[in-house]
Amino acid sequence: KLVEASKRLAAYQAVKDHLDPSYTRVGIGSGSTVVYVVEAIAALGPAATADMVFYPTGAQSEELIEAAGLRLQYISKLTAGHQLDVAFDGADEVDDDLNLIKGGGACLWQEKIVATAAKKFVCVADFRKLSPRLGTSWKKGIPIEVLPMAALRVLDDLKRMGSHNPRVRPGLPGKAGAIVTDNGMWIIDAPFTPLLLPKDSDKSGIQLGNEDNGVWSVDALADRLIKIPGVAEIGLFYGKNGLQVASGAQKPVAAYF
Ligand code: DER
Repeated sequence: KLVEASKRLAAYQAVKDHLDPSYTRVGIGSGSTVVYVVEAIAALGPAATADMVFYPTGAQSEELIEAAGLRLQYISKLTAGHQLDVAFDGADEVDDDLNLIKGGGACLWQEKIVATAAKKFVCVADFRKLSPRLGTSWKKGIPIEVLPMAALRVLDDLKRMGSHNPRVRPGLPGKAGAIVTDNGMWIIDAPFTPLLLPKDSDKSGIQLGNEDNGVWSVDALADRLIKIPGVAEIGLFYGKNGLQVASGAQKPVAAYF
């Protein structure tokens, strides 16, 4: 109950603070928190959203937009050189620098495409998601979208990089075999020890550049994961502290808890 109330509070506050009436293009993420974002937008009334189109990040997001009676548009139709005004999405974990783990709902690839197409990316998350370092509370691992035929190769690479028991995400009851994403891919969840931030290198004396002991910083791990052959996209989004972005993810503007 408390969690749902926190999600709803965060969502209504985020829409109030970051959905300007002049906006026309709005990205909508996936998961259970973003349900309240759509609810808050719909609650503004048809006049407020009459000039807005909403871009989904997968099947669930598309259904949310349609069920709320909001106008649907697809990122594949976004004119070259144009951007969304804002994108709202949830997260599985948020660290001190607003870096995110995303992909708990297996929608990370389209989520990152929409997030990086927006001028402003707003992460909406309840209090459970905030933790000092990524991997502290979200123990399931970093979600990685992979080409099914490359899955075993990717698992080998992840184990060599120090991931503890990476595995292909199994289907839910009623679906034998692996989960298949909206893009026909599989998800591998790759647990690592909590990911370090630039401010950790002086304190712990660990040189962030060398990760052969399985201890990684957010940016170094992201740069390495995205290059593994067979990896389509990774569930690491970057925060506000100027980390170099390997996959072009937008810097979250704010996280609401
Ligand atoms: O899969 C995703 O990336 C979702 O946005 C997820 O990270 C948040 O889902 P939740 O709002 O249901 O916790």
